[in-house]
Amino acid sequence: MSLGTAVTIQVRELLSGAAEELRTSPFAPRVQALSERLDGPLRVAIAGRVKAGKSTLLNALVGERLAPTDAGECTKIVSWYEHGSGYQVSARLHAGGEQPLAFRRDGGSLSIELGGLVERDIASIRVAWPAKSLTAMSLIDTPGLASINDDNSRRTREFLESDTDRPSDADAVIYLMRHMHRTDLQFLDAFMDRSVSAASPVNAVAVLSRADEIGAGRIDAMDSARRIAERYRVDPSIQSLAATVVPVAGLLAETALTLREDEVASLRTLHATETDVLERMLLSTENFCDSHSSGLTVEIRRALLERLGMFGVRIAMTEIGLGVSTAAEMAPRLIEHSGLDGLRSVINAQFLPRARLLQARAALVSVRLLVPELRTAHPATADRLEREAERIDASAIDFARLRAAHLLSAAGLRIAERDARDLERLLLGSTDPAALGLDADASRAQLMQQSLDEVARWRERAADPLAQPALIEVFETAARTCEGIYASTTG
Ligand SMILES: Nc1nc2c(ncn2[C@@H]2O[C@H](COP(=O)(O)OP(=O)(O)OP(=O)(O)O)[C@@H](O)[C@H]2O)c(=O)[nH]1
Ligand SMILES: [Mg+2]
Repeated sequence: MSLGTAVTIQVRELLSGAAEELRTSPFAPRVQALSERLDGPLRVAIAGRVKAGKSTLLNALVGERLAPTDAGECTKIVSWYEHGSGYQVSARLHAGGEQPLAFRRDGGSLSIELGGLVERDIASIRVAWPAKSLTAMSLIDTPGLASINDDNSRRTREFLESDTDRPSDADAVIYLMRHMHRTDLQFLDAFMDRSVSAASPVNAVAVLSRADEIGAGRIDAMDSARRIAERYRVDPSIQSLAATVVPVAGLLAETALTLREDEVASLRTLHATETDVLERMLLSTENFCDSHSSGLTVEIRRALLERLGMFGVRIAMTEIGLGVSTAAEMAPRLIEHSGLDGLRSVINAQFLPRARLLQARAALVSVRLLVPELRTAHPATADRLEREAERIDASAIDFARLRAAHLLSAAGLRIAERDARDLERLLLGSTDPAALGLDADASRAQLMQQSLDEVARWRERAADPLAQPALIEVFETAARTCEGIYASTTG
């Protein structure tokens, strides 16, 4: 069974029972909304400090230039990008209700008109777009965080933070940082979901953003970025907040996915520049835009820099030197250099499989918040929901797995590297064979044998009188996980 499937079924049953009992009450739409969220796509928010590259990365993940990346009012409003059968943009108003907004495509970018509305009237903008990448997850662009208390930061924090009173509107967060800053850690810490099964870094991934700019866009910028990301990844202060750190040059990825033939033609012209002149041009942006140094107009050169950055232009020159000559050939090369695939695989391997679990957890928090409100008008339903939510929370092995995975990432545990690796696989594996480290087509006999072996292994570790209490909890959860797999394989 996949991670989160069993608990999702339980939460869904809980909600459908509640929907039936509250059918004629004013609470019905809220219960309905919870069910829809549980069955809908994962909601992934993109957050980070001002100008970290959030909107650009969002566009790269969608493969279209939907989010505005310049200044302008819309960058200060929480904006949802969801899959739709057609094209539709609307504003959800603070005063209640939704209002359609006019929009157009300007040179490939989506441009939204607020009509008579001003920024402070709008709670959020919704863009429904028939992009395939939005079917599995909706993406949410959030206003840049500056200081802990400015207006934009407040909007983003209100949206993302969860506490005992309110679950977060997002199921997972991609947090962008150009380099690690003390305020990044504070923001990330504030987003952590402290509900239901304790804080968990599994629903946050950190991106070392605008990675191509490291070392002024030198040709080895991404290698440096990878080394820095590696260092952050093992930093205890980050480990306890985010599942991993990946370097991405979002601009390069966004441009690759929207690359035009005329841009590649300009790059070819540039490549034909005399070698020593070209080398001088590629030394700095000033040299690059110097009006005497190329057959291309200054405007075209500026536009190339805006679309590719210095690193991208340098990479493109190398690729053309290797024989690349069309947009169709260039795009995959630029994507490869951008690091986008690394982020995509984290999303596919970690976020999406855990989506069900994260959503079930969010739904359960919401159910618990509903209970006190129901108490007066529907005491019996309130009691039943409270009891059931409590029971699911306490008995769901998958929530225990999340918590154990979190404990495992905490600093100061004395554990062998191999055990740590195997435990992470076991606790967060998205399917039973993956959790046991077996191939997807492993036979029933293999699954049974391996799960029994692992029960024995982790029970033995848990019985070690010298093991730390947190580790004992992790080992016991690992053993229970394997028992569960054994039971579902035999049953
Ligand atoms: N070189 C380079 N520039 C980037 C990259 N990502 C974004 N930029 C540039 O950085 C500027 C800000 O990018 P945005 O995507 O708007 O950043 P943001 O975090 O959404 O900004 P706010 O919403 O205003 O906080 C733009 O000029 C982008 O072109 C990148 O990966 N590499
Ligand atoms: Mg933005």
